[in-house]
Amino acid sequence: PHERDTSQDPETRKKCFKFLNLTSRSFSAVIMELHPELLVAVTVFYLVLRGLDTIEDDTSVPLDVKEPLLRDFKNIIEKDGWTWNGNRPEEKDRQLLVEFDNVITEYKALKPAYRKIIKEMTDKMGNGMADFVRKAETEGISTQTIEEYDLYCYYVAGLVGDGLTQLFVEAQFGNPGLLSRPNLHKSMGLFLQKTNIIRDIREDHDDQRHFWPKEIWSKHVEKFEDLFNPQYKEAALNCSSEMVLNALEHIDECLFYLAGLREQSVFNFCAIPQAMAIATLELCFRNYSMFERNIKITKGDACRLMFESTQNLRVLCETFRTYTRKIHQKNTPKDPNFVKISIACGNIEKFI
Ligand code: PS7
Ligand code: MN
Ligand code: MN
Ligand code: MN
Ligand code: MN
Ligand code: MN
Repeated sequence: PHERDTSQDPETRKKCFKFLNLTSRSFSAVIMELHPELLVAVTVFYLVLRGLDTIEDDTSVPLDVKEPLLRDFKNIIEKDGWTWNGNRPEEKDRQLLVEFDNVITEYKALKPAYRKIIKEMTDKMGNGMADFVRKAETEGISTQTIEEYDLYCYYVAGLVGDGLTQLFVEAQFGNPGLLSRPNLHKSMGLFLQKTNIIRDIREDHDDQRHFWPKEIWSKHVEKFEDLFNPQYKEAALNCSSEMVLNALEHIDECLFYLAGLREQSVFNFCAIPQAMAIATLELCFRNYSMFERNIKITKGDACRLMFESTQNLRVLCETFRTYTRKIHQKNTPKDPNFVKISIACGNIEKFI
């Protein structure tokens, strides 16, 4: 990894890099290594979406404030001097919105083609988030069907894959053919988001946010809260393994996508989060502690995964094969989805 000389950057850009580091979720390191042509555009894209997500996630913001902000965010990113201090004081990323004018200035300095992509994705994501927040608050229910679950994941992550792919192709770092196969970039986003939703089950529940679809959990427990009752431990494990099975379906499309990338820094940027995700899925698979507390892969594993994801597609596939095998080995005949999980793992192992 090389250090970038930022001493000549304008103050607003320095602020953006500062916020990228503060809000980082493993993304800041990979973004900072991106090719200079894309560095600022992807940083701004990240911070715009991080701002949107910081509004979406804050359950202390009332619906009548939250919904118009989410729906209008595509225009907010063009309003000189706009800032917002409506998050609860404990919100980790509160300061990003308090000083959001810096992001707006940098957004406005981007090439028109990059701005257009970011604006379109912000429009679609903001409206999609707003639909789901409204539904959860007015109908008081969690995600019902698997179709709805996929739609939510498409709004908050599939669209990120779409926008990033357009940026890569616009900058001539990606095979334009990637644009004609939308399912590939959609799977890149859905695999990350589904892994996040599986791992965050405890944290989201404590925040009264439920993303696991009823169509899946109702096969295992009567009430969603039962997943956290040790009395129903086996049911909770079987439910989580069905969620993992659902996420595994995206892996072959993710590897297809990664095979279409031309530039090394873009490949690394895309591959590292995917490798972290398969390792996280394996950590969650038949691990009851995910219902008790937040679990995370170790720093050591994360370092090794970074190394393995930045070599080439062969090495990355080997990482995917290793984790898929570990899931395969933990699979148990006690699980009602034993056969399906076994077939899914077997297919990935063969495909790779
Ligand atoms: C623009 C780099 C690489 C083709 C902030 C990267 C929430 C998993 O659910 O807060 O609130 O707990 O932990 C990233 C596809 C998106 C999907 C998305 C923008 C990969 C705001 C990442 C990241 C597409 C919406 C984790 C999706 O946040 O989630 C850029 C290719 C942001 C990517 C959200 C989730 C990210 C996420 P939650 P977190
Ligand atoms: Mn969110
Ligand atoms: Mn979030
Ligand atoms: Mn958050
Ligand atoms: Mn989450
Ligand atoms: Mn999170």
